[in-house]
Amino acid sequence: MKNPVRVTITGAAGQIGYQLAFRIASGQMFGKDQPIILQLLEITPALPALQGVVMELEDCAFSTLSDVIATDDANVAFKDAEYALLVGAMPRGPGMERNDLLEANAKIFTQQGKAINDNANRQIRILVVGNPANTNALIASSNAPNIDPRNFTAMTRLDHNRAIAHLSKKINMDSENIKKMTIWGNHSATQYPDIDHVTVNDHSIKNQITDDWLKDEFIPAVQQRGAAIIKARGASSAASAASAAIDHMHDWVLGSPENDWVSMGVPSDGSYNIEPGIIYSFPVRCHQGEYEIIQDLSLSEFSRDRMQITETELREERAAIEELL
Ligand code: NAX
Repeated sequence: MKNPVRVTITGAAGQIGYQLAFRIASGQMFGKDQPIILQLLEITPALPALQGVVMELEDCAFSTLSDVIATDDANVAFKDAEYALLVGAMPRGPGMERNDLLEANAKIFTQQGKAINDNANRQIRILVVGNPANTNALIASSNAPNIDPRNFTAMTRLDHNRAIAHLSKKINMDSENIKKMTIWGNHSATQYPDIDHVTVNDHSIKNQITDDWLKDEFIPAVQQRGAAIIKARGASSAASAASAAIDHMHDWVLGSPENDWVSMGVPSDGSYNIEPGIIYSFPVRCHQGEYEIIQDLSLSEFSRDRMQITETELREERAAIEELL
């Protein structure tokens, strides 16, 4: 057995947190040989519910779970944390405009960025799930000057997985054979799911699909999948979101699959002419806790247009909270 690692989950009594905590504690994120200390953060009114989660975690008797800390103090939750999944966020309420949502969450992620800076392990790797995820990650990062900005990432893996699943159904192929899917941009309805580089058994799939299907069905279906789940379930995606969060952290730390890549929201370094200073989803390859953006992909005019639309939205989100950066 290795030494335990400290993993913080915020919003741990919420829908996604309730799925995540058990999967991480049972070794599904970092393997059965990696003991975990869970550090769970909630707002004060949710502490009784969080206590229930702790009791259930104990009742699982997971051999990989070394300890659980439950708290409403961010300084305690991030103390020496090596990994953090920032899930807790303010949901969009009735009558709230996009900018109201951005501002409400900006406060949460400013405070958590500072707590990470003051308390966490210097090498901490962070995944932001709470929406608006890309801009929340930017805010947290800019409030944590002592942590490498590259260690703040946002989740577009759910969109990536949804795109693979949708294509897999269309061409009647197991999802594991579908490689090199890309989500560009924001985790929002402007995201661009790009299949131009997708291969199945090392062959392009372009001759198996039509332009009409791509533009009228595939892209809108992936972009709107979150809304479709809410309509069907009466609640937003939770188990699939937790599953994607596990995939994101697993691949980042233990490596992405051979001959493939994954999508992660990461700070733009100017690749593909995307403006530095925003967190944008790119295709990345991961190895031993590091990631690199896949370079030199050829882009059609259609792709460039779509990538720009989602970039513009992220620049607008940043402008709305600029004074907090
Ligand atoms: P829930 O409302 O079920 O849970 C959120 C939890 O966060 C609550 O228990 C709440 O008490 C807690 N919380 C709120 N403010 C907090 C703070 N300052 N510190 C600590 N905890 C706090 O939402 P859930 O369905 O779990 O979704 C969580 C977030 O994930 C939402 O922002 C949601 O929009 C976002 N999502 C992001 C996805 C992505 O792909 N990036 C997909 C799924 C999901 O929609």
